[in-house]
Parts: sequence; structure tokens; C-alpha cells
Amino acid sequence: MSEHQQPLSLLVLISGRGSNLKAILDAISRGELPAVVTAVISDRSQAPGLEYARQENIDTLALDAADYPDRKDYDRALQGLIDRFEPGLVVLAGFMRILTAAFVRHYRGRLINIHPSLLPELRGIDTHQRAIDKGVREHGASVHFVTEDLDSGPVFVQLRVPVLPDDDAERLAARVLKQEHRLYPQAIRWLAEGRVSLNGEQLLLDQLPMQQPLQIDADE
Ligand code: NHR
Ligand code: GAR
Repeated sequence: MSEHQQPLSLLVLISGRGSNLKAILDAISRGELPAVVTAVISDRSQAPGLEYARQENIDTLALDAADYPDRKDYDRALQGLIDRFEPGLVVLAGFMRILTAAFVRHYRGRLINIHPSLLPELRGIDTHQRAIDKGVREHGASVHFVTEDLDSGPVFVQLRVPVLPDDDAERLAARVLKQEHRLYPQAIRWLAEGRVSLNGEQLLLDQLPMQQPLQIDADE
């Protein structure tokens, strides 16, 4: 990053543990990511990741779906909260709620997700068990811009891990998660540096059309 560049302001949405949030904060602390987390919002008030963010003196908010009649109202309220912080990028990190089309359109090009599979394989939830059931030899994680169609927005970076003969879903999930913690900060770094962007339907890498997702190597 150049000395003069503004850090990218991130608003992180979580539902649970928040280990990807922690990986992002750690990368920022180490000086590896020119960004700042301005707030963390969860759809579950008991999410452990919220407690962690509070300890780090980050603004936290919980927005309970039970308080809203439907998804549209919920997402409108969520959008209102998010926009108060004027984030440069909205980051889904283990966020487990499907978002409405209007919400997703509002943040087009500045809303990303990390998904635990090699997209377009295994969209949706429970990906690790499904990878094992299918008998695939490779699995991994993908970072994509979020669009209306679930887990179908443009993928700009992926990381592969092997599926080993003795794996159960838990072991495989742990192997993938460890690599997600390298993948997500790196992916956000490319956005923060302006190297990767979305122009209409087209992904750009250094202002040129990107033909296929970047690949990061697993470190073990
Ligand atoms: N919203 C849109 N419009 N598009 C995407 O690509 C989205 C999205 C919201 C979340 C993350 C995604 C993932 O990485 C994500 C991508 C939740 C579900 C789901 O089925 C599916 C995919 C993802 C997140 N949620 C159920 C729901 O009814 C609830 C499941 C649960 O609570 O266990 O919202 O996998
Ligand atoms: C991560 O594996 C993430 O890829 C996945 O949930 C986990 C969240 O962990 N996301 C989804 O499945 C989205 N539907 P974390 O809360 O410790 O970051």
C-alpha cells in the first residue's frame, strides 16, 4: 500500500464464531491489510464473534430477525444500520441469512462472501459433508461478490485443499477453515489496493478482464 492511501473501511456481518473476523483483524494488526473494521453486525445476539469484537473495542450491533415481519423489512433495517457507517466494503464472514435482491443490489460491487467450497461446486450450506458424500478429492473455499443468486456471484479467488481418506466433515471443515483465514485477508487486500474490482458483470484484475479466479496455494 502507498503511504497516502486511505485504509478501506470494512463492515463485517457474522452469525457465529467469528474466526474469519478474527483473521481479518489479525491481518490488519500485523500491517498486512490496509483496512479498518468500523463495525460488526450479527443476526444472532449470542454470536461469540460479537463478544470478541467488543473486546477489540469495535462497534457491534445485533439485529434479530424475530423483530421483523419479513425478509424485506429485516434487510431494510440492516441496510439502514450498515449505511450509517458508510463502509467501503461489506464483508460476509459466516453470515447465515440469505439476503434480498434489493439489499444485494444496493451494495453491488462492494459486498463479498467467503464460501466453503470450490464454487460453482457445492452451493448452499453443509458443504463439507456433501463434499465427502460425493467422494471428491479436492475441496476448498471461494471468495465472491454477492449477487441475487445464492453463491453464484463472480468468484475472484479460491484456495484448494485435499480431501483425505479418513476425513469426516469436521476434520475437513477444520482444514478448510484454517486456509480461509489466509484466503479472506488476502482477498480483501486485493480489493483494498484496488487491484480487483467488479465492473458490471466483469471482474477486473489490474484494470484488465479476469478470465478465471486467482488461486492461492494451501500452506500445508
Ligand atoms: N444472499 C444472496 N442474495 N446471495 C448470496 O450469494 C448470499 C446471500 C447471503 C449469504 C452466504 C452463503 C454461504 O456462503 C450468503 C450468500 C446462508 C444460506 C442459507 O441457506 C445459504 C448460503 C449462504 C448463507 N440460509 C438459510 C436462510 O433461510 C438459513 C440457514 C441456517 O440458518 O442454517 O437464510 O454459504
Ligand atoms: C466459515 O467456514 C465460512 O466459510 C462458512 O461458515 C464458517 C464461518 O466461520 N460460511 C458459510 O457457511 C456461509 N453460509 P467463522 O464464523 O468462524 O468465520
